Amino acid sequence: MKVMIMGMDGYLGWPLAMHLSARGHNVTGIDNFSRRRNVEELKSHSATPIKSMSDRLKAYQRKTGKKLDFYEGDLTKTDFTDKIIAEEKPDCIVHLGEIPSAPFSMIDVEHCNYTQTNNIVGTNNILFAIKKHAPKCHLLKLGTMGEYGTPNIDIPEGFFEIEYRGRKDTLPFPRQPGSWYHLSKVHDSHNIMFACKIWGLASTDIMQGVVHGIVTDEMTSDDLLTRFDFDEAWGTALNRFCAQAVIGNELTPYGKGGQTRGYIALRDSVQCMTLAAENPPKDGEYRVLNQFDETYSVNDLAKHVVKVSGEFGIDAKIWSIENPRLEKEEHYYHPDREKLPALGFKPTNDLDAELRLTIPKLMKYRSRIEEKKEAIMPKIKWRG
Ligand code: USQ
Repeated sequence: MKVMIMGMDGYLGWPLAMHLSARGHNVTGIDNFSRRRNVEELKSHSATPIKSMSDRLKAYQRKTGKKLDFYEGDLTKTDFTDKIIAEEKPDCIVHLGEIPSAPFSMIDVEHCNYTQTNNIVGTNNILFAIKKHAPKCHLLKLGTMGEYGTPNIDIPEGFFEIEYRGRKDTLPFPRQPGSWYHLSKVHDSHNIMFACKIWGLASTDIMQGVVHGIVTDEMTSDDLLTRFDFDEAWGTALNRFCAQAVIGNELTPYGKGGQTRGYIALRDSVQCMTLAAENPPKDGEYRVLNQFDETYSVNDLAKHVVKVSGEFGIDAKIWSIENPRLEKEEHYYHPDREKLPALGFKPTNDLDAELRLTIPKLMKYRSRIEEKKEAIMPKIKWRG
C-alpha cells in the first residue's frame, strides 16, 4: 500500500513510518518541523536526542535497506498540499500533522489561532486534494478522546442511538472538549464527516487517548529514536511523571487528581493505526474508533510510576499541585473500546510492564531532562 504520513517527524509519525515500512508498505512523509520549533519556544527539548530528518532517513536505510521518502512543507499551503497528493496519489493518508497541545493553545489568542488555523486549514486542504486527485484514498485522521470531554454517561464510538420526544435517531455523540486545541479536532471531525457525506470519501477518525512510552520494535538504535517531551505543554501526563521521577522531582497530579483518561502505549498506538490503515472503511464511510488501552486517574498513574521507579532505585514522591486547567477533577468516565479489538488489537503490555521499559530508557537521558527542568512546572493557566 502507498501511504503518506503527514507529520512524520513527530512522536507518533516517525515510529509509525518505520513500522509501516517494515510491514512492506511504501511510505512517504511530510513535515514542516513545527513541533521542534514549538517545543523550543517553551524553552524545552526532547529528552531523547533525536536526529535531523535527513540523518533519520539515512540511518533507517542503512539499518534496513529500505527507503522512506520525505517532503518538507506546510499543509496549510493549499498549493503544496494539492501538489504532493496529486503527485503521490496515495492509497492511505495518515494525518498526524497537527499541533497537539492543549496548554500551548491556551496561552493567548495567537497560540489559539495558530493551533486552530494549522489544524483545520491543513485538514481541509487534504480533504479537497483527496477529492480532486485520489478520491479512493483512505484518510486516517488523528482526533482525540478529548473531543468527547467527560460526560456523566458512557461514551460510545462516535455515534449513539437516542430517543427524544418519542422519536429515535442515530446521531454523533456530543463533543464537549476542554481546550482550544481539543476544539480544533472537533471542528476537523465535523469537516471530515461532511466531506465523506458530500464526496463519498472514506475516513477513519481516531479518538486517541493519552500516549506514553518510548519503545517500538523498529527503534533499535539511538539514531532511530522518536522524541519524548516532558515540559508543561508538550509532555503528556504519564511521560511527564516518568521524567519527573528520573530527575528526582516530585510527580505533579493536578488538583484532586481524579481526572480520568484513556491511556495507550506508543507501540500500541502504532499497532492500532496500522490495523486501521490495513482495514479501511467502505467508500463514503466516516468511521470513528476509540483508541486507548485502559483508563486511569492521574493519581493512579502517579502511584504506578512511584511503584515501578522504586524497582530501579528511585524514591519518587507525589506532590499534588494547584490545577492550572479548568476541568472536572472527580468524574464518571466510561468510554467504549470495541472496534479496534474487533480488528485484532491486543495491548502488548500492561501499564507496569511498559513503565519498566520507559523508566530505565529515560534514565539514560537524565542530564537532558535536568538541563530543561525549568520547563516542567505548569505556568500556562486556563483562566489566563
Ligand atoms: N495532568 C496532571 N499533571 C501533569 C500533567 C497533566 O495532572 O503534570 C493532567 C491534566 O490536567 C489532564 C490529564 O493529566 O487532566 C491529561 O493531561 P495530558 O497533558 O496528558 O493530556 P491532554 O492535555 O488531554 O492532551 C494529550 C495530548 C493530546 C491528545 C490528548 C488525548 O497532548 O494531543 O489529544 O492527550 S486525551 O487526553 O484523551 O484528550
